[in-house]
Amino acid sequence: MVSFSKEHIYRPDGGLLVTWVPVVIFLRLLLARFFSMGGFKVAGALRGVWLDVDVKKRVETKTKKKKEFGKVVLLGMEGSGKTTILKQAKIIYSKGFSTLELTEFAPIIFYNIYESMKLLIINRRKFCIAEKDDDISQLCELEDFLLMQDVNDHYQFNEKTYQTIIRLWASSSIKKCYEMRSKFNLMDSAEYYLNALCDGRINFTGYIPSVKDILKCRLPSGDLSRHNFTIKGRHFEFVDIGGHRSQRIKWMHCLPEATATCFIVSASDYDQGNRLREAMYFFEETLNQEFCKEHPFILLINKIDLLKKKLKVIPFNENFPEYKGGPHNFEEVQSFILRSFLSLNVNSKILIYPYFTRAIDTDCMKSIFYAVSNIIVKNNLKKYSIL
Ligand SMILES: Nc1nc2c(ncn2[C@@H]2O[C@H](COP(=O)(O)OP(=O)(O)OP(=O)(O)O)[C@@H](O)[C@H]2O)c(=O)[nH]1
Ligand SMILES: [Mg+2]
Repeated sequence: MVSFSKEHIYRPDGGLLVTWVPVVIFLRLLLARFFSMGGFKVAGALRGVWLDVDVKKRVETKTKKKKEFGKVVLLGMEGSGKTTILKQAKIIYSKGFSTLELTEFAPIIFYNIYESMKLLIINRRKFCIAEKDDDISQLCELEDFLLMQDVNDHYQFNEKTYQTIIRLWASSSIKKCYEMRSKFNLMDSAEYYLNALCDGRINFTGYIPSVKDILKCRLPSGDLSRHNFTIKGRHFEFVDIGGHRSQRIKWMHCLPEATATCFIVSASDYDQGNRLREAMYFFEETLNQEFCKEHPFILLINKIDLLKKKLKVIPFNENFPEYKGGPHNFEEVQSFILRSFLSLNVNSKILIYPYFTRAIDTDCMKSIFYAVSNIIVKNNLKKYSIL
């Protein structure tokens, strides 16, 4: 009745101890008894727990995918506004800036003011600007004093430097030089800071920068930095990379990990030699990267406020002879810049989402973040076939 061929278990002395078959029969009987006594409930519960864990795991993975929606890489030429955009994200989606954090910007702002005035002095001399109502020898003395200062980005003004800058900014020759700023690369916020210095709001003692002050300050980004924000309940990581030539090599390394590329252009650079054309060149180069074809590409044409202001004085066609619209017409220039960038998309045919922005305006950036996060969410939902 029972075959003893393979299942035999032998005692050390060679005698048969037991075979598998009776063991299996015994276990079957035991289990039958167990289930007849309500064991099914226990077994069901156990199976349920097992399934629960499995389902939970699957749901969690899906939710995680849903939540970790964005890794946005911010690209653009130096000074286009990448870091300013991230400051806005901190204001809108995080706790903003504490008093301590605001205070930490003071030396950078002092440095910005010093560097701006230095550039004005150098160019006043270069263009031999000497207005009649200035005492030029006295002006030169003030300028020499300032140029001899040992200044770095941890700089703190002393009273003499502070007073010297105020006197220089009040002079007609320096003001005249400021009007010619498109001939040299003066930082955008120079006038704002120099006026605040003369008003006494920016002082050399106890100065705590306002949020507006820190949005206007300029510190070129070095290494790649990552910033995390939750927008509409979803997690986004923004990668900020310096736009300086020396940093641009890192751009392409960041693209494979991105779920969206955000290219920022400083529209008000149209009068700064070839800077706007250079931005177009790098925009085209970025578009042609294989990785960019796989995710949304957002184009932010930034500094629209400055563009409008500048156009009143400096005609657009000076540097762009191919532009045939009104030289001071803001709307026409805006659409020309937009068309110029979009026309570079001939080869790659990527879907580009363009926006005009003012990165220093929190309300404007709030709506841009909202739109950009929507684009990424929709794209990722499609990618994970949730939609
Ligand atoms: N008026 C105005 N100024 C802006 C705007 N966006 C940025 N800026 C100013 O432009 C300057 C440069 O901005 P950043 O954000 O440092 O530029 P970036 O792209 O991070 O520059 P890098 O780090 O050198 O690549 C700062 O002084 C900003 O305040 C804007 O929309 N309007
Ligand atoms: Mg930066």
